[in-house]
Amino acid sequence: MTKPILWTSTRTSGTIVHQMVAASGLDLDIRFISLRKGDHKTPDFLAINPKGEVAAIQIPDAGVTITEIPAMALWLAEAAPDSGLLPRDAIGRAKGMEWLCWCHFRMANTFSLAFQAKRLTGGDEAAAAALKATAVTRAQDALAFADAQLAGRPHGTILGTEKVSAADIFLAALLGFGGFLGVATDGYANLKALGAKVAAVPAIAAALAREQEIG
Ligand SMILES: N[C@@H](CCC(=O)N[C@@H](CS)C(=O)NCC(=O)O)C(=O)O
Repeated sequence: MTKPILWTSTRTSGTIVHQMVAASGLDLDIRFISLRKGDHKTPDFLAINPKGEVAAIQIPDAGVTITEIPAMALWLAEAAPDSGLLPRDAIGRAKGMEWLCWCHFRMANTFSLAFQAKRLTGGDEAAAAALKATAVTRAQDALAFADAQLAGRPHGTILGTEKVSAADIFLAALLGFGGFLGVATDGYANLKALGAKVAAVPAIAAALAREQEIG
């Protein structure tokens, strides 16, 4: 059997999937590529993921590559059913997917707009600043919504599960993205507590430390 491979890059949305892989306990071959050097646009990488993006989970034995965070989370949860990445009951699983989809949509239409403002506006500084300002406001709204939804949940997790789920990992990462964007993160006490809980999972802490080392 050839190990499945996680293709990722530090300080990207790939970090979210890296944490999910760590929480799964599965033995994946973690390979870091450099977006700065353009590793994701080489013919070799495009043959693995034609989207030219990280993260991607390549499963050589099945001859497939899975992309998009909710889909990767689902595969990891199926492969590691006791990991807690997704609840095992149908409703809990659907609610987990609901939150993963919510995070994914917010990442694309809110946080990523701010990160890519210059690229999206073709280098027009004024348009980029306006887009970034709108995106930051939307990011604040998204964080406030998630924070309010966490209030009073058992264990402080979004599904009320004792173990940190894939949705918790994604939500905590959105708060981190907010910090990078300069969103005032004074409030959001529930999200902050969730972030601390996620970061305290030993396997996740180890994955994050490895990313720090790589830089
Ligand atoms: N919808 C994708 C987003 C993937 C994505 O946008 N990845 C970024 C890094 S955060 C990337 O690889 N960008 C390279 C590029 O667009 O050239 C997912 O859920 O994984």
